[in-house]
Amino acid sequence: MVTRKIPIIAIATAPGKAGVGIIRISGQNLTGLIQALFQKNLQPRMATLLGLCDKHGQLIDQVLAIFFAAPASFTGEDVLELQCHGGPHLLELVMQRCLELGRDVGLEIAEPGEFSLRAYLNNKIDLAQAEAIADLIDAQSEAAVRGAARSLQGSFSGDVNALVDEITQLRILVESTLDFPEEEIEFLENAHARERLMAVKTKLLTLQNGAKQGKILRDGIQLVLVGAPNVGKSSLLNTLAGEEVAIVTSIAGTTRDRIKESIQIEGVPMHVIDTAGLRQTSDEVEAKGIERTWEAIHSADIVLFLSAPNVESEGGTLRDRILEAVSPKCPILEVLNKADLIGGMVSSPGPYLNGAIPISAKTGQGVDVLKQEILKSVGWSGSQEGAIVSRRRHLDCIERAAEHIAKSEQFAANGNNSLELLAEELTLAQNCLGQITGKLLPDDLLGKIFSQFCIGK
Ligand SMILES: Nc1nc2c(ncn2[C@@H]2O[C@H](COP(=O)(O)OP(=O)(O)O)[C@@H](O)[C@H]2O)c(=O)[nH]1
Ligand SMILES: [Mg+2]
Repeated sequence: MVTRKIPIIAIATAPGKAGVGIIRISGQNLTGLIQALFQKNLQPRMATLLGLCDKHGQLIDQVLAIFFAAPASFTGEDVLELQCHGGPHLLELVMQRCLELGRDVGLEIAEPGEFSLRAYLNNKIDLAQAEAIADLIDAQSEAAVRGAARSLQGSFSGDVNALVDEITQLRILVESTLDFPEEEIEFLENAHARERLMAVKTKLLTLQNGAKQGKILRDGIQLVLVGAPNVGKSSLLNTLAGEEVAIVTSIAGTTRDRIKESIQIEGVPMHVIDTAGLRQTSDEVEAKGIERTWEAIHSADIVLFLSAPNVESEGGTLRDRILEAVSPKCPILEVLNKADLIGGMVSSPGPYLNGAIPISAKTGQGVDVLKQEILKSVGWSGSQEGAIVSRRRHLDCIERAAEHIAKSEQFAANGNNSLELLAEELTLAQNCLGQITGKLLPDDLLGKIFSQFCIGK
């Protein structure tokens, strides 16, 4: 991403009609533009009601203008916020007028995420916080909102920075030991280097667990319902969603396309995908649907494999094919639906059960147990207190750091011949963690991250 120096402008509010619509401008010096717009200077951080006119002097709108002088603004530059009435055409006219008057200073429409990028580049926020802004806006549940707000306040970054500091101190200790070869082992022992390395490892694990929970909160879980036709997949989707999302009939092959519904289980966003029942078919549409079922299985975070006492299925062979199709970390829960047909909630594991979770999509029995099993299988620890949101990128950085810490441990155990390698591994671990908050981040990655933001952010 090119980091531009020119002033930028964007509509900050969502498209469509609303009471108020906000236009935001950020640039290194906006006094000239403000003069041109309103023929006066604005006192910083004071809301002023002003008429904004077009080039013929005709009033476009009465706007509430607020000026934030650099560096005390979101981006760290001069920022002008215009609160207009919230009509799409009106906002377009205001934008046009600003662009006309700002032509001399090179005012241009902002790229996606460019305001946040500037805030990051001017050290107003770190990278994890910038990402938290996007996640706060995209949050899919109340818990995700709270988690993103915590990350934005710097809770996650604070933990990462503290760990980076500890690793740095340890590395400095090891490096300074290298200068005094005779005393090195004793020196390290006295400084409890091994214990400190263990403590780093434990904290890294805690960070990793927190980030795993955070990723679940941010992205939700892709839960795919599969099984033979008529086992009750669509019925279970409806029960989970609490409404009739999918058509249910006793005719095998009713569901021919994927149906997706987003629900929450204890605040965790779940994207439940109901699929066409897996069977041999000569029906072209159904065959296409079955192809899509397999695609859904490939990208699932968890698969519920349903069977029912009154439905013949390929059983074992189908299970093997599903096992083969899922990604290595994807859990598969076996569910025996229609348990009501075989005397309620089967207490003794009869011929049908085989470790499957008995439920009835029709009566709702067993569904709460199933929900708990789902949460457990995807690694949700159930605690939302102090939860943050995080991304695949953060988890990757933590995992790579953990690998370097594991190698550090080996080198530390090897004694004085490996101290240089130990210092090197500690540096690498430190760099991996530093990438979370944006220190030492490759430029192309930066562009990739901010381009996923929406315009005006
Ligand atoms: N007795 C009983 N019937 C069920 C249950 N769940 C689904 N059914 C019935 O089984 C048939 C097939 O259900 P459906 O949800 O369309 O199955 P799908 O083909 O797997 O999506 C329908 O007649 C449902 O009413 C259940 O828990 N108990
Ligand atoms: Mg169905």
